[in-house]
Amino acid sequence: MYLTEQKPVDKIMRALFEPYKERVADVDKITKAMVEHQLIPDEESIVNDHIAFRTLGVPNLGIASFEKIFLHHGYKRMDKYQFAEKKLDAHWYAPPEERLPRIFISELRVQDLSKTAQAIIKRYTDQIIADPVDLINLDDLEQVGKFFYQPLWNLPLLEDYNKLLEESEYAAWVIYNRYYLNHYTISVHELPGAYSELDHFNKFLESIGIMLNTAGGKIKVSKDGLLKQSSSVAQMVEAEFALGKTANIAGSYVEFAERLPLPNFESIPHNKLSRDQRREGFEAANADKIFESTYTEQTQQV
Ligand code: OOG
Ligand code: NI
Repeated sequence: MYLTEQKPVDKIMRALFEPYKERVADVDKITKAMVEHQLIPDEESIVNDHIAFRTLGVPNLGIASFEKIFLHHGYKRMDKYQFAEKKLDAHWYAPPEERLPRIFISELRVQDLSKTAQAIIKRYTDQIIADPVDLINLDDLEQVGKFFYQPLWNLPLLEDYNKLLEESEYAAWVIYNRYYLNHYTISVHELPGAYSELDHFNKFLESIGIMLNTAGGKIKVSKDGLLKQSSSVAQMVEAEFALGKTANIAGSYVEFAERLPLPNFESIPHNKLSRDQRREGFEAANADKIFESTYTEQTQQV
């Protein structure tokens, strides 16, 4: 998985992936167990279905800013999804080559939050008077790689984080975690034998101690029955806030997706199917529950 490929997008993926693996212990834990149980020969053989990011819908930020990075490197904007209850909008992006992951970018509708929550968010984002993506050279891959982890606003106060958490767990997550990779997604249908079915793979994950998000059931299934998704609950990270305060808060997680063949291609052997012969895109109802992988109700599951 982008360990040996040398194209610009691969470099961006690697820059995203290294800090992610360090923060999310489940990533290596899952890879090691998959190698040990001979599901895959090595990490490189994992197919990454998609990666996801979260943004704040305020001037100079949000999807309109963040997507420029990936549009520049050949990604195409696809369908839009809306999440009324969570006050989120999202798009998915198709990669320039099949071997690359899709991208899912969501954005908080900040103007729909309470005045209090808006005021907290604006205290941080009002410092941003130009689109930060316009200030980097998108062909300079080192700059792009660093951008994801570069603070764009002040380190938040723990009180602000906690106040946001009461109203929007998503808002609290972004105010601290910013553009950290939110998750990567293992393509379960690419795995051998019974492991290629999400139900079986979930049992394997649980047997190695991975805690799954139970919101809407452990497996989220699209209306057409062809996209099945599950996810781990977010790893807690020891976070440092302003004024030297620290707290354990939700970081990132791992997702698992099974894309079944489209009706016309059911008879093709599974290892011969191309990406466009399987269910594409995302499903709002699945996504709605996957967002909750970072929510307190899931991370505090016992
Ligand atoms: C993204 C949740 C949605 C999917 O695959 O539908 C999602 C997030 O938690 O930011 O990943
Ligand atoms: Ni996802």
